[in-house]
Amino acid sequence: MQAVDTLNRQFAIPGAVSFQRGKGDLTFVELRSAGSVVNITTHGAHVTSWQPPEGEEVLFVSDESAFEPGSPIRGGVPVCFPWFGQNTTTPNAPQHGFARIHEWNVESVSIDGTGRVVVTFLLTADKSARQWWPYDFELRHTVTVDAALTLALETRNTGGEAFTFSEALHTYLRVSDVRNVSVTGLEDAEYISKTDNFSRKRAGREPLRVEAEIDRCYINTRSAISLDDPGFGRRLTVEKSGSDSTVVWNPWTRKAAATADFGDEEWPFMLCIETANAFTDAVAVAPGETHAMGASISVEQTG
Ligand code: TA6
Repeated sequence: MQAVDTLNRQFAIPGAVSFQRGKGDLTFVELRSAGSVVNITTHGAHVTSWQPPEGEEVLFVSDESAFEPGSPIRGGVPVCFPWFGQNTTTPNAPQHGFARIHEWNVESVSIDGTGRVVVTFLLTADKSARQWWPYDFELRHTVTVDAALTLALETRNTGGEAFTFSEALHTYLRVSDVRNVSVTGLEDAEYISKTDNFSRKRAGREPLRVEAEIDRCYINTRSAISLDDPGFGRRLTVEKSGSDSTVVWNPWTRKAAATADFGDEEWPFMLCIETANAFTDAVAVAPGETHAMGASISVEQTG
């Protein structure tokens, strides 16, 4: 783990980039650009907060979340790699892979003439990763802060054999009330419904509204997704690249109550819109190849 004072000596930029110890004594970097403030912990290279220049915080984090080595953070943008969901061949392996519960290294920090700030985190195969997954890789998570929040996840196969992985930027968007928002961009798309025994269905032509637990992986879809939230008077848009899956999740009452690190009354205030390659959209990379997936989140005040 890189020490905070070493990180500040190497990467701090006055007024734009600073490192500090935060919740659970984890290492955090605070990025400031274009009036936004973004916080990321090296634990999982996990974005935990984005306060835009105006309006409400964009990301949801549960008040019950753990902030400790080895545990996932409930909210923000968990990095799911090298598998999404349960590991079908090793049931006792960590859900959504090991990347989000690993300590990452800060590889680079930069700022350009417009004040755009970029930080790159790097994770490579170590002994604890190899207990679950035998391949050599470099996983880079690059976070760019300007008027938008842009996340790029780059997987490089540094070993001698091809591997297949699935992945997600598991974004928890903060909403005024999930019962009052609508989501566009997934009309007519095919999806796998986890709440219906992973059966395949097709979305209708109307915008998506959430009226019960929802846990869907929309496949073969590359479209941008917009979430209209009249309660917060804003539209959040997630544009993506290198991603063929979009996962939409809200636990609703029963699942929230059954989830230890999720407050029973918190479910109305979040909706996961996840940029992913999951299920039938898993990605194969040959030795020396790199695959990149990106999500760019923007906020438009509408009311
Ligand atoms: O992305 C949706 C999902 O796969 C749900 O099935 C639910 O398990 C959610 O992820 C949260 O997973 P976690 O391991 O963070 O509790």
